[in-house]
Amino acid sequence: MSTNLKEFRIQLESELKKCSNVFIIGHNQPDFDSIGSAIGLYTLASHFGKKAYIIVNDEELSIESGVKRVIDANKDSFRFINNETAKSLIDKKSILITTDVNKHNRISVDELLDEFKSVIIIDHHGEGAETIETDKKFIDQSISSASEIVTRILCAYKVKYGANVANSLLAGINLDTKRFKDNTTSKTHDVAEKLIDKGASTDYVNNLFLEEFETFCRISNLIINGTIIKKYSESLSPVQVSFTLNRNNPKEIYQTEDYAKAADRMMKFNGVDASFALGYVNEDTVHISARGSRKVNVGKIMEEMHGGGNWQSAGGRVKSDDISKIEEMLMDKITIGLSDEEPIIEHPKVIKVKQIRRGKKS
Ligand SMILES: [Mn+2]
Repeated sequence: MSTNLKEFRIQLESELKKCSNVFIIGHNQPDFDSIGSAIGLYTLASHFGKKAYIIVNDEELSIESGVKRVIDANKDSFRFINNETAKSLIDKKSILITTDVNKHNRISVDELLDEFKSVIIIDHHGEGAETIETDKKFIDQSISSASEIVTRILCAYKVKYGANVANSLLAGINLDTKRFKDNTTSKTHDVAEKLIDKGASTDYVNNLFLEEFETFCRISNLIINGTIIKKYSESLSPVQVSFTLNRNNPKEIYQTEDYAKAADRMMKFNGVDASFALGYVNEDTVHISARGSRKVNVGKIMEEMHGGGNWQSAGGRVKSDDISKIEEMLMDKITIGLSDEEPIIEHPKVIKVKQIRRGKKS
């Protein structure tokens, strides 16, 4: 494994030169970072004269609207394919690059891994038991995003690219730095400047982050009709935890993003010390998005639910077709996360999400 980007870059270059073609994949339900960095890597592969493909195997409807716009803006110049097409195109010298992801259970091509001559990981998330085994990887949790890593590589090779690629990469960095509020270093700003030089528009990128009115309504309805707040201690300042799920129609399937947004939104209310949003992502998998505060360590609670994360942000998935039971289990475990101690605020981007069984994304 390479910890030095220059060393890794040389390794990557030699793999790109040796291979027949390059398949690039981000995590399931791609976000701006995984799609932006994938577009950047495609550009790098083309720079080395190699045919590339970006694998997105998610149902079109399950892809977040902003991400969909990035794909649409690039689909005439980049090959986006699904697993099935990928299967038919892989040959003996094909390689796979996973970007913004390093775990088996978060990529759609897991069962195809053996068919690639080599698998290369580029990521900024921590490793775990599910991490794909390969000696060709660059994982650095101190770098803001996979898009930042890829932009640095593109800069090192002086690769030429246009505004669409630059916008896609900038959107990735924007997402994972919460628009340059978190996780940035001088290098992050440096690469952002370079992307702007290449034609990226901050207006265009900011616009991608605007919420669709439809999404706003869907999440508002979920919160208004499905939220209960429970008190967890009887001290002078009681700990209050909110639980959101669609109580009228518990079987309704939402996007993972929606649960995250609902949990985020509940934290904006006075007196809410932690929030959980639960719901199905498919007929027998319940997703939980959790947000915590100084008083409640949601990472600890979610670990008990076979998920993971840190103090302020956590999540996980449980195979079950009985969401009420999952909510009850969760409610019983809240006390585990209550604390009088001051939290050690962890790096907010490191969100470990473990699944009980193989499924889709966090
Ligand atoms: Mn990322």
